[in-house]
Amino acid sequence: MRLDTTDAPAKHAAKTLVIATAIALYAIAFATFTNLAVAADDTVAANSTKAAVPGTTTAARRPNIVFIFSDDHAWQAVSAYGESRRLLDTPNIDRIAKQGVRFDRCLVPNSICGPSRATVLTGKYSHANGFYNNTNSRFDGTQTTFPKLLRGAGYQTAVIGKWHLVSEPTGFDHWHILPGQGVYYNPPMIRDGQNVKHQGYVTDIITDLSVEWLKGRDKTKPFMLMCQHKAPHREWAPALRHLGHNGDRVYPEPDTLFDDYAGRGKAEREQDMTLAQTFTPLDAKLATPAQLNAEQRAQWDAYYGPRNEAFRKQNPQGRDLVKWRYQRYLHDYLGCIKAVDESVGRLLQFLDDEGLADNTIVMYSSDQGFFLGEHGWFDKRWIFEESLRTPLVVRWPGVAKPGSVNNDLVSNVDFAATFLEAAGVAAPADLQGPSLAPLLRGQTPQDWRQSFYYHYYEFPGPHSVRRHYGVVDRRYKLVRFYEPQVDAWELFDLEKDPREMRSVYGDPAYAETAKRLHAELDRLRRELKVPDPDPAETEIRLGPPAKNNPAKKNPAKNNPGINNPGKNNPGKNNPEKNNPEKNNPEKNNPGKDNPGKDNPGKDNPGKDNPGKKDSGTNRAGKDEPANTNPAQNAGTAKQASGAHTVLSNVVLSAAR
Ligand SMILES: [Ca+2]
Repeated sequence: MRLDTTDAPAKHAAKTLVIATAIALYAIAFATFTNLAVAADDTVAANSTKAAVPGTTTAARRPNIVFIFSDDHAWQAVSAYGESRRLLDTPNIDRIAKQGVRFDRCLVPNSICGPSRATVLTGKYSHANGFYNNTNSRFDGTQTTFPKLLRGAGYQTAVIGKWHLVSEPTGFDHWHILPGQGVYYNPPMIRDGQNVKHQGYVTDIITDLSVEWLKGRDKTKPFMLMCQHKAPHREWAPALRHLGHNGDRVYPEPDTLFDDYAGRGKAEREQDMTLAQTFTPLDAKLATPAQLNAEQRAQWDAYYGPRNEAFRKQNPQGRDLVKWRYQRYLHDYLGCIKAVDESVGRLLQFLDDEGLADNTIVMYSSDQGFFLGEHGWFDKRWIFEESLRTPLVVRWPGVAKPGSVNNDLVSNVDFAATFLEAAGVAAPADLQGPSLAPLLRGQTPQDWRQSFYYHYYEFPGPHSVRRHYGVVDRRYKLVRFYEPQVDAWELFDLEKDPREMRSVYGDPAYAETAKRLHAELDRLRRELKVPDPDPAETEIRLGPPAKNNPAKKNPAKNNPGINNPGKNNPGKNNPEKNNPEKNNPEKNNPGKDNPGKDNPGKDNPGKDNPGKKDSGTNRAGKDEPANTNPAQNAGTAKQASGAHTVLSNVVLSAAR
């Protein structure tokens, strides 16, 4: 492995005295380093011939930072986590874990895209950074963020890929982002405020742009790159080279695929995120994304065409339909992750080739976890383990002990403080997450958190997951679902009920536990200064009731028993919804997935406000476009934007 020559000790050794001092310091540093770096053939650290004192940062040797962040990547789909289904191999992400630390309980404070990103940037909870939900929050770019602080301390900073915070990025020397949610194929992007259009697959493009920026950087300065993938977000469209990546493997089903939600409350019963009822033809690839060009479409059709034909001929119903959807979902979702893992591999290779690996922190994480059929669900949002936990692996040569596993309660609210400490920059006093640096060194502080606060706000909203907050510790989870029409407490004992199938709230055997957790929850809410009740800006402003009233869209209300696929045959309950021919979004929602190209006016709220300046991302691409038609989307966007600047003509102009 080559070394970064800009900080080689010899460069500073001009005088004998300096040389002698340098040798002495070097000896101390190396002795400490070899203590910490467990010998491992494939570790970066073990190959190093020089190292700073581990965990300290000097101006001469500030580590570079490569933060690779994906969207909706479930920890169950990272092979390093060893989930029982063994869904796929992610050798490159696993390499980071092998050469660094794997965190097994990294929790997010609010399990949804925008809020998670705002938390990473600020080191604060949603109520402290102001970004509560994907429907009508807008990131206040004037607030302090870790990229701004790093930039101020001499780092070069860039964010490339998904941003999804509505306002333009601030604190970066360079930004090149997807508008809104972005699209998988031939995506429009925004480069430092200019609309550009790319050809190809989004994950590859984000990787190319990241490598290009790294190549062109000022080599006299340290850098911090945020490489942020769109994948594997819904609708999970893989790179065309990965269609059929699994050789038509039949994946094991989770035990809870046909969960009937008994033992829990209204919140779990009345959501709208099941494979049985919520999964659309576009999700199932029974419809084709509009952005594909003719050549791409031919490849798409060659894979999906015969399989879709077989599906239509077979016409499965009820449980069989859910089973079919589960298999199709996993092929597509995991196919997206194949490209993300390849991206990680390319970035690691670049660091190796450039001799940067020894002095670069590489962190891989996702904005939250995701359900892969557990409880019959896809999507996220819940305090439950699949969505609350996110993957986190960190390589920091000379500091993080290779191959180690950490089980402490950590969070993406801790990332900002971690990066600041690594760079030797003082963290602002109001950060709500501590630095992970001591944990990376293998030294968890005595006073490390023993419980974690969670709060989800986006209701009414996509997937109809009720607002809820709660406290999580190593064994238990106390949660309150609230507003509107719900006010219910639930308590889960993860040791006895790891799949979270039965609330024991109200069970006398758990009375003491519930009392203790209530007190802990109160303490956390006080300490974190959580507003009570929810502030006005959390209010979700929706369109006319006839179109956008979530109660009307709530399948549970319109179709009793709909969320109980175990007992009620979903196919029979709602034949129209489950009939892909009748529900073809291509037919019903022309241009739905390509607001810029095929439907410029309809899905472009900017058109309604031509005088307003575009501010970077597109609300039309809000988190879950799939389950509403564009007319509703546009209406919702207009309504939801309210006092905010209405967005945006970016996609439209980018497509021109
Ligand atoms: Ca996400």
